[in-house]
Parts: sequence; C-alpha cells; structure tokens
Amino acid sequence: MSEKIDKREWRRRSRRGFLALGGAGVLGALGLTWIYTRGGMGQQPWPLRSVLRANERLWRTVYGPGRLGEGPEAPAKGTPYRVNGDIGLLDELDPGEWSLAVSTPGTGRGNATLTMADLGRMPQTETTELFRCIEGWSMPIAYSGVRFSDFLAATGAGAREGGPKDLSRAALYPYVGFATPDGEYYVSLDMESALHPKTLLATGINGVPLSDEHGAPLRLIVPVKYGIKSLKRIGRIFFADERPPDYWAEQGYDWYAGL
Ligand SMILES: Nc1nc2c(c(=O)[nH]1)N[C@H]1C(S)=C(S)[C@@H](COP(=O)(O)O)O[C@H]1N2
Ligand SMILES: [Mo]
Repeated sequence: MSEKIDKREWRRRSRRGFLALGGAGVLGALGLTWIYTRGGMGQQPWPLRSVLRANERLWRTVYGPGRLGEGPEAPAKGTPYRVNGDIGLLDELDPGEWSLAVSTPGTGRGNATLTMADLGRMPQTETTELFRCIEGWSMPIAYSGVRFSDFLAATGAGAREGGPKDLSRAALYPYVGFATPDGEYYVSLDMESALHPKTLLATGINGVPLSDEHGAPLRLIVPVKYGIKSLKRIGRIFFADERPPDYWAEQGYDWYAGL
C-alpha cells in the first residue's frame, strides 16, 4: 500500500531538507575555514598536505615500475611541441662549455664530470609517452637519450656500495636531485620514479636534437610525473638520503607530482 503524503507533509519534508542542506553548507564552510587556518607544512595547510601524502602512498602502491603502458603513437619527425618554462635557461649556453656534474656522497665512485660524448657511448633508448603539464595540457612526444637506470649502471652513480651494475634498491640512495647549471631550477625525484624504464636523460625529442628552449643539450623526461619534474638543461645530478630541494614543492605544489 502506498503511503499518502499530503501537502503539509511535503512542505515539512522539504523544509527539513532545506535546513539540512543549509547546515551542511555551514559545516562545509567551517571545515574549509578550519583547513585554511591550520599551519603550513611546506606552503600548505597540513590537512591538505596530508591528503597529498596519502595520494602519494596510493600512487606508489598502485603503480610500480610497470606503470605506463606502451605509450601513444610517435609524432612524426620534427613535429613541433609546446615550450613551457624558462627558469634556469636565461643565460646563453655555450654547448662546448657544457658538462654534467654527477655526485654520489660517501663513495669514491659515482662522482664524475661527463660530456655529451660520454653520454653518447651509453645505451640509447627511444620511447614515446604523453607529456603532461600541471597547467592542463598534454601532448604525445617521442624522445630519445639514455635511460636513467642505464646511466646509473654505466657510471656507478647513485649507489652506496656494490659495483656499477648493482641497481638493487638497497644499494641506491632513495632520492636524486637535478639542477640547471645556474642552479635556478631544481627538482628531486624518488629513486623508484627515476628508475622507471621511461625516465630518460633526453637528448632529442620528436626525432630532432633538443633546442635551447627545450633544454639542450640534456634534459630530464619523467613521464610518470607532471612536466614540472622534467628539468631542462641539466647541469648537476646528485644523490641523497633526504629529499633534495625542489623548486615547485617549495611553492606549495605536491612534491611527488605523480600521475
Ligand atoms: N630548466 C627548466 N626546466 C623546466 C621548466 C623550467 O621552467 N625550467 N619548466 C617545466 C615545466 S612546468 C614543463 S611543463 C616542461 C615543459 O617542457 P617543454 O618546454 O620542453 O615543453 O619543462 C619543465 N622543465
Ligand atoms: Mo608544466
């Protein structure tokens, strides 16, 4: 038997609903006020920061080194792609002057000054992936260069102990930092993301060498992270037990920046 609800009952119900909604709104507003008046951890109120931390844990467990599949189709050779960000690129760079400083603390090994010729002798990889910027655009790119994991194997950098070929987790520092030659732009990565097979020290994109504005002669491409981490014009790579400084994390962006 259907219950008959008369008009008065309806009015009562909708009034109750309206009050509940209003109450929820007030609670929501109080909640937001509460969130935004909490102290910061990094530049952010800690309740938000904790959410980012929880997200990071989630990404780490859901996506192992297998995250990202085959990737999109490679764009045709020479396809132009967007330029974004020029921090650390403002000085003229004389390609003949460029070198890469690598430092691994606590060992005699893994400290070196490398040239492009040195990188050219390491195994070369070509791959494609969607490159995503936090500003809300993305584009497929084909990029080539040296896998970061191959770079570690070839140089012995990043390892606390063990031979150059030893890439076991325990032997590696948990963090790696990158900086432009002038030190103006800098990022840091968790070692797991740095070792992703699609994380490259890139020398070319879409079949042509990097232009200056895209970070010549050597840049990072980390497709498991937003574009902020893909530092252009690498001057320095170093390893650490503590999270090295990160330009955008210092501005309050999520440090992990995973996707
Ligand atoms: N040195 C340096 N690297 C940088 C940036 C920057 O400002 N300076 N911007 C980052 C951001 S936010 C993005 S989206 C990508 C863009 O790379 P692209 O210009 O080659 O597309 O570079 C990243 N690497
Ligand atoms: Mo970006």
